[in-house]
Amino acid sequence: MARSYLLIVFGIFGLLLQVQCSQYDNHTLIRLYPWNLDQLHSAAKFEDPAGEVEILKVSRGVNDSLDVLVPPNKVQFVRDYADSKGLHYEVKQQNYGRTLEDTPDRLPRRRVLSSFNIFRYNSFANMQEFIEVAAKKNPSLVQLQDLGKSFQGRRMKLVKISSRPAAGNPIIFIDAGIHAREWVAPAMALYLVHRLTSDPEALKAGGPLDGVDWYILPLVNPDGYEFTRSSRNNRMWRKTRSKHQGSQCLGVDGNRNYGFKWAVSGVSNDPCHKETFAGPQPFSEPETQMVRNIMMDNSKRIKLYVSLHSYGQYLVYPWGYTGDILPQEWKKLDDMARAVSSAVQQAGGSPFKVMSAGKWYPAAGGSDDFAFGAAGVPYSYTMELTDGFEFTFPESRLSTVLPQFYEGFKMFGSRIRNEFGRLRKKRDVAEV
Ligand code: 0X9
Ligand code: ZN
Repeated sequence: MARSYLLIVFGIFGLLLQVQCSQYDNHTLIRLYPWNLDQLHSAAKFEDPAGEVEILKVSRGVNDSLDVLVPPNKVQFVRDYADSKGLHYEVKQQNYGRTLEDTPDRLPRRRVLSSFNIFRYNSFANMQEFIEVAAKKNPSLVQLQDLGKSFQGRRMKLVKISSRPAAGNPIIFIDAGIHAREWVAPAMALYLVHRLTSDPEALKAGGPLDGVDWYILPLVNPDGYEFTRSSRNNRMWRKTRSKHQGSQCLGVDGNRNYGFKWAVSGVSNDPCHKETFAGPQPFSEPETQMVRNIMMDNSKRIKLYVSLHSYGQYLVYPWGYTGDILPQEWKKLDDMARAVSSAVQQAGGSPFKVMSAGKWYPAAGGSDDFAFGAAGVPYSYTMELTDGFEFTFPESRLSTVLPQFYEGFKMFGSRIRNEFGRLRKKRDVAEV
């Protein structure tokens, strides 16, 4: 009797332990530092044929780290690789799983504004409620466009913010969160909605809403995002949650799914690949179709597209599918990115590493290349927010960094107004 009682107690205890463990418990975060070009090439070629080592971030150049997440049986493999190539490395976390926090339940309450905090990692439902309230409170400034449903049936809405919706202003289109685990990206997109709709400065002459319209899709991949919130075990999920014929494995890397130079580089054809499965065909995902439709429906007016991601504090422009060539207009792209980086730095933030995406690492089927190459958007970027915390940027620091990044977006706004707003006005004047 006593024995079976003990068994039950230990059984429950064991179960509890299991529930609290994440699949990344006992995983090690290793940072490899290439110190010269040879080592940089070796770092770029690093691959675990068994696919057990996850590459979190590729290094951009010498002294920028390649970050990998390593299961216990592969630590020696990574050490050996580093030693054989002369790569310096740093073991950051011996138990990465423990760094993954559980997300407190923040399901929408009756009145979102009483419990809502813009400097938190909010649930998709709370984000939706926030934008609904913003639209109701500012009907002449904010319009919501229904885009349809995500794979799992979440209703998605585009936030259109304009002080003169009939004026045909140039549009800045921002999206965020195509990669599920990159939580700081949708938090930034929502912060943009917050500032543009509640900061009186935004409406002033020379402010971000003067002559420029902002279209913001705060969370492109809500299914993946909610999955990463459901348990510590799922926190590092990146892809969508779609199911495709012929495979038991779920999801597609949305940023390999766009139909421009689709799958020519930096993708996996294996649906079970954790990271970069490009999908069975371009635009197989309802979520990437929505972004494509926004771009194509507004292609004449969108002058700037920014896709928010994390991490590493990079601001990169086309081409992403190759590092061998740059677009003719690369200097203008580079110049605007550097101005934005300086504005963030002046606000106390870290500067961005600015370059073409393909020079960082070639990967095809990204939204930035599609915007630039297929939709004809003259300025197109992927912005990787924050550095030093991988995908788990602490919530407590959002109130510091989001306002710093906002200064960068103000710079984007004034650059777009200066280049396209004025031209339009001059032409209007000439036409009168
Ligand atoms: O690999 C990506 O999709 C982006 N980096 S992330 O760590 N957030 O996954 C970079 C995309 C850059 N653009 C293209 N390669 N087109
Ligand atoms: Zn990303």
